[in-house]
Amino acid sequence: MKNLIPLLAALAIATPLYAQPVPPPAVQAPVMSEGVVRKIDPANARITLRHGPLVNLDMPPMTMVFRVQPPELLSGIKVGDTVTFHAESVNGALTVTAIQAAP
Ligand SMILES: [Cu+2]
Repeated sequence: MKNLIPLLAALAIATPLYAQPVPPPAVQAPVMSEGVVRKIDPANARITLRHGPLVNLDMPPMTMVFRVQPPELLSGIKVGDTVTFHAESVNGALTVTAIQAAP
């Protein structure tokens, strides 16, 4: 019994560590940016956007080509549309991963 007490004490200290619920990974809403569609290249899943500041990419406004992933995002988007979109670096390529024509 004498030897059991330190063990119980250790368990009492250790147990709360295991009992702590693991917090779920923070689900962050993607940062949406604004742009105007200048060109669409569905065959290559590319879109050219004149975009405003991309806060999450620390990028100033400019006109540039993005990859689009998945390419199906391009359906319903046409040249001249004002869009809100999310762009991020995917394997080093700046990629639009969400896009929506502004109403
Ligand atoms: Cu840019």
